[in-house]
Amino acid sequence: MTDKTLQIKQEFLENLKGVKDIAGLETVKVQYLGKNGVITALMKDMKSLDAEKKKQFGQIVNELKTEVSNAVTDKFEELKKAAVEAEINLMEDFDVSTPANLERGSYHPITLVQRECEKIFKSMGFTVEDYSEIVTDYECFESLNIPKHHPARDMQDTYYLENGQLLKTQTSAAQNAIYRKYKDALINEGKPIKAIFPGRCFRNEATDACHENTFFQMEGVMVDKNISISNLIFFMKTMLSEVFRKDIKVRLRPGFFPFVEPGFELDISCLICGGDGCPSCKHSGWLELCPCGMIHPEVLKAGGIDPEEYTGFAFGLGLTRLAMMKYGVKDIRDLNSGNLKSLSQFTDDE
Ligand code: FA5
Repeated sequence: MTDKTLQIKQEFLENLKGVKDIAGLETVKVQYLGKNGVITALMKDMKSLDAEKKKQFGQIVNELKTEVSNAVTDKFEELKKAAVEAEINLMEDFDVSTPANLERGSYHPITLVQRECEKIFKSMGFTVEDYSEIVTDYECFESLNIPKHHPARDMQDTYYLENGQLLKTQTSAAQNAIYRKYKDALINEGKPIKAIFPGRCFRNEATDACHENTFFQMEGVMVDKNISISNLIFFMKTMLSEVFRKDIKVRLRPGFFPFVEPGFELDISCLICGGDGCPSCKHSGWLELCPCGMIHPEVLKAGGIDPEEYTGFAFGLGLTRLAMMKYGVKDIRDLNSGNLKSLSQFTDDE
């Protein structure tokens, strides 16, 4: 080595000793081996030497370059190992075998009854459909035989968006889309339409122990040739006996909904007060749970189905009220309260 290269090597080794981390090492590397580094500059200096000297000096510079880059590589490995060890030392207080102390979440009572109903209806050949919470006026009202200015709209005021769409007031808003989705299979392949569609509904109304402004319903429809009220009653009875698994008092009375004819109100005897009357049932002893009826011919027509050939039934089960009755929740507003202590008691082991 020449005096100059020896000096460079010593300086480099001194600098390397002072390196504490990978970033510092990178700086030293660039300082010696970079495009404008000390060793690269030596190479450039060779240009002025004659051929013999150039050869000798070239060898020396190459040796120096190899030594420097080997030293950089070794230092890099050393620093990396030290960094990993430091991390392991930090983790020494952390016992990975300690059981996690996380509280398990629980299903909301409405989710539980919804899943139960889905299971029951699926076992009877119904499909489960998902539908938007924001719908058009046509979907929520017009296609259901409720034209503009029809008084039935008064009972279902809702929240309107600036673009004219609205938050759906009833799961019936999905009926038209469901008929259109399955009508071809019904007409061409003779497959009956059997669908349920649970969903959140919104109404601009005062709340009390059995009314919320945001609640869940589950719609169900069946359309085929020769569907009658007896089919409707069979499915309603099966659903209620499966959900409650005990005898409950039910009453069926005439009810008006423009999208069914005839229409019924299906009430159950209040399970909070045993039918004596309490705030949960507006002191009547009965709770409106699942209005239903035979689908109006105009509604089938709007869905592309010929009412002369096909008939069907529809129902609109109040899922939130069902959860109230099933789990003995006296005030419907508790279900939207977000009170985890009370809501978590109903979960199952699913
Ligand atoms: C309807 O919404 C009809 N779409 C139901 C229907 C479907 C009838 C198909 C015929 C054929 P109604 O407004 O009554 O109907 O609501 C149906 C059920 O939803 C009620 O019986 C009740 O259980 C529940 N419900 C209605 N409003 C509220 C509310 N504000 N809070 C909680 N549950 C409600």
